[in-house]
Amino acid sequence: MSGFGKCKMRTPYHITDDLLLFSMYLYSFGRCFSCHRGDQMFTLGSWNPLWSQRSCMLMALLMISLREEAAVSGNETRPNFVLMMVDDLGIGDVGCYGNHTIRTPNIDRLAQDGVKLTQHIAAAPLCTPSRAAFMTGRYALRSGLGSTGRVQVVLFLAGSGGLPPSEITFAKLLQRQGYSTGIVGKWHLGVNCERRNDHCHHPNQHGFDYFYGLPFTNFNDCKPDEGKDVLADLQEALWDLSVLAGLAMATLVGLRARGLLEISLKVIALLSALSLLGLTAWYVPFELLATWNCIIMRNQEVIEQPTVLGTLTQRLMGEAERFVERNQHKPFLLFLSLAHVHTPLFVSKGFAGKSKHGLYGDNVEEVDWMIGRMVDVVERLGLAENTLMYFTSDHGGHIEDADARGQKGGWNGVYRGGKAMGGWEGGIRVPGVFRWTGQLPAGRVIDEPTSLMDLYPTLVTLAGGELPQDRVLDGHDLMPLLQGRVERSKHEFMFHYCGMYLNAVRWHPPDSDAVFKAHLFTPNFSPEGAGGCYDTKICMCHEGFVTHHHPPLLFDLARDPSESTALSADTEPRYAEALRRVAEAVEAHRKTLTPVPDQLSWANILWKPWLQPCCGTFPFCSCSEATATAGQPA
Ligand SMILES: [Ca+2]
Repeated sequence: MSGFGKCKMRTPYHITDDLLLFSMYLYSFGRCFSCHRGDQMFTLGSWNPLWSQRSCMLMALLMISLREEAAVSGNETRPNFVLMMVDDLGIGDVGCYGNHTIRTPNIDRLAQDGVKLTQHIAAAPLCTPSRAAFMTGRYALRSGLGSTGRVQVVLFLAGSGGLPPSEITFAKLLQRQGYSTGIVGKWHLGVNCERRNDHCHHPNQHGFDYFYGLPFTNFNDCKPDEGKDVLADLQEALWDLSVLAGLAMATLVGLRARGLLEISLKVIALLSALSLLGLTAWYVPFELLATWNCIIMRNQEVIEQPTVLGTLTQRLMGEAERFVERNQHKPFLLFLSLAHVHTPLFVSKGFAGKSKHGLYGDNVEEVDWMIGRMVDVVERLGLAENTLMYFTSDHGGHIEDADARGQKGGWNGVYRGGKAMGGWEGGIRVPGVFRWTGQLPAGRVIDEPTSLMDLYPTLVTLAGGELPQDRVLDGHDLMPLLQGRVERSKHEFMFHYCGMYLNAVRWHPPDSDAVFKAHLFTPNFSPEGAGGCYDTKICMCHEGFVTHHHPPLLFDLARDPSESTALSADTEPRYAEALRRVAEAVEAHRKTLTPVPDQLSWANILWKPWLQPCCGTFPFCSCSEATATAGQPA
């Protein structure tokens, strides 16, 4: 450990130390040069050439040793990072955010020992764009992950879209600073671009030395009898097309055989081909989705296909724990990106049936256990005082996710809306807890607007790295706020996107506690007034599925967190000013946007067999981790 855990303050590497060592180097080499030249000093009668060679070597070794020690010492003062992100967790599901029935003692303790953010905002209400923004510190549309149509996330592992190689993640910058970087769990930002193994979007290409987990996500097709998640209506349409073409072909063949109708064989062949094509397109990409998308990779090797959910929790936690143990003596970044609580819900035996909120509550309580286990590992290894721990969710709970067995999605507390509902607060306000023993005040609560994108500059700065100067960053360093050195967030404005469309704008006036939010449009709920898009399961962002507002709908979240009553000039003295300031901010923000390739176009989204990650021989991809050992860390 060599005092790793005793470090109270991160001390930047001192330039004076460098200068001192450099001077000693010069002195040492000067002496060596002199002694090998020898004659002048030898003639003084005080210099033994044998002794001088030995002393030169000793001096050089001493210098190297001192330099290495200083370098190690410099590294040791940098904090480790353990980032824990839950998938689809509602802010109302956690005890320290107001839930009184689901038991989350470990997350609550993390908040008691650290800083709790009450207005922590995801950059998007869906997995892929939220995670892209988190990894890059930039709104997702800056990297081409803002959707123009109905597909708002990476849908197939064998699609060609994903986080572009040109993006610089915080992991990449920490890697450059000498950190060991690992991600355990969900990625959902693409894998390949042009060839099966180019891995252009893979975590290993985005700054992570080590990856174990789900390059895609957990979703319904991964669990038998849980239904379908990916373009189910398109699959149905393909089935209908195939059946219709088949029936038409059979009818024409019958009529022709009886001599009742003169039918060209070309027409029959065309209908046969159409039916077969529809059947193939219905079956291969969609009916085999568990094989194509539910896979586990270790680095760039597929080690399980399809995923065995029953043992996944233990395996993820084992990997996370071993990563910390392996890297305990050097600075590390671990991004633990849980597969929970995205549906299909799966839970270990110890948690099944234990909560008061059914299977969903059981899942959240298991998440809490996983968080507790990570805290225990950090504390057991004596790393608490040198490790910044962070807990969050990628976006809000999925309130439309329910079936006859009950609610399967999360609860977003008092906040309106949820996952995939554009700028409504329930989809973007998430838990945000930081703990760094000795560095962050215990029990501090911050109500200022903060963003998941803030992690980027916060981590890079703490690691002693430099932020990219060739691109726009949308996050701000959180440390001054977390440590109480400042009271106000730097986010005077925040932009809430639905796909690539600017949906709402948040304005926190510098001279007020108000948090105005102006909705430029809102999603059309279906059925109308249902409070969600139950017909499509997620809300769309494009024309035909939204209602534009002129003037925008304005709320003050400080007084009306549920966004229940829109303000007017009669009810809000700053109404006109708020709309004017928002309009000005939008104009300025739009000037920072530049066109980039659309990663979520149909061409990039659809299944391309030649890009399919596969163990075994395509298309017979199949393996389980029990039989895969290559590349397994000790
Ligand atoms: Ca998610």
